[in-house]
Amino acid sequence: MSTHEHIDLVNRYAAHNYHPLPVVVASAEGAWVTDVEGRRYLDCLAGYSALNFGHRHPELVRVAHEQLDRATLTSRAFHNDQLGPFCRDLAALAGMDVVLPMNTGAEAVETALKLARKWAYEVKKVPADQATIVVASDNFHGRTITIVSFSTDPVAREGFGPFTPGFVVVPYGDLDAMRAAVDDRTAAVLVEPVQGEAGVIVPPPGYLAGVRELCTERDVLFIADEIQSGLGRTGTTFASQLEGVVPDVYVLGKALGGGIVPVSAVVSRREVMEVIRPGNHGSTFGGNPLAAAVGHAVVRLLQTGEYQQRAKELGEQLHERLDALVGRGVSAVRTRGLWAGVDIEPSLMSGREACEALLARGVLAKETHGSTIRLAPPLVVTPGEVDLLCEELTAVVAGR
Ligand code: IF1
Repeated sequence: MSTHEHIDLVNRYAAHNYHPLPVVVASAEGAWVTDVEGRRYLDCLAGYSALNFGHRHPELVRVAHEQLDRATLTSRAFHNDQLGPFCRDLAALAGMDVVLPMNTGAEAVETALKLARKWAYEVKKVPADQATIVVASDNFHGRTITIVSFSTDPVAREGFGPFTPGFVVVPYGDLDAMRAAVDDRTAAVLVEPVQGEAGVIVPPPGYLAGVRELCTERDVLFIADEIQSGLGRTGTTFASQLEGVVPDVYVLGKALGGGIVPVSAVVSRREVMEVIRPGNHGSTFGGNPLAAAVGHAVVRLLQTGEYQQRAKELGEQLHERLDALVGRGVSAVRTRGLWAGVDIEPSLMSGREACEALLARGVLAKETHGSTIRLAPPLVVTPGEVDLLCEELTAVVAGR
């Protein structure tokens, strides 16, 4: 079938909860995808950072194939031989003690919210049903009703009420506002160390360290949502490390599944995680042997430090080339590792129009809001491919 025949099918039979670019991917490898017409594109979205290791990383595919021929699902009613080694090595990678495995990022965020509330009632002795959790404006933590209850994005939130109470929203990056919002009923603070969907928003220097200090001082759990920022994307294993900060709880997802299966996890210290006892929480697929085998292979890739180093070095190249566009059709660039938010002059074009122009030039990217595009190629790209991305973006903003 042609591109348009595929698009017609999707428009007819799939819910219209997305507005995809007019490209139909048929195959993918590394940083490149091929559409149904045989055209190739450099993938600079990488599944919103779920493809940090590229499409179909050979070692991850090998492990998945091997596990497919052994066992794929047992439920947690029984043990399987993949979960223990995965949790041991993921906990060690995070410098923590215990892992609660889930599937999607939103499930892991919900898990962390439940963990924080239960910890507040049982350990901090917050009165029943009065725990609050402080979150940041312009956050993106998933699409469940509780999570959109504290979203500040009307498009993500409107029409889904009534909303879950117990959340306090403060401006991202504003420590004074966060300090004022924390009180004796506060169970946790939940922030993205770098806000992805908001447009790769890097907090002011010292912000994360200030959040860490405030949480320690006020006996509040610091929950870092590293679902998009984590696992090598920013040039370190976790974005929190860029400021030398260790949260109380990591929320992980996306790249943890290697772009092959959904794998997410909440990782914390034993004295926090032990408030969750049998029957308190779970999921049919959480910790299944296929997910655990792939997740463990991802952890082994990260243990080498190779992908973090690549993101650091290639990110410096990306920043240098994008920075040269400021004042030439681009108003601002924000980067952290191999991750960039590029604000195009709104008078020139919208983010969507920029991504349509990039598509015509063989580059896949996705706008966030307005005229901002987010660039997040797989960490397996070459310096030449980073140059190609920047050359094509330069041509788009120059109107060539
Ligand atoms: C969509 C956005 C990105 C996330 C962070 C939790 C989750 C996400 C920091 C939930 C998921 C995805 C969801 C996807 C598009 C994408 C996205 F545009 F929605 F906001 F990346 F920025 N925390 N982000 O980024 O993880 O449940 O999706 O596995 O919903 O359109 P999930």
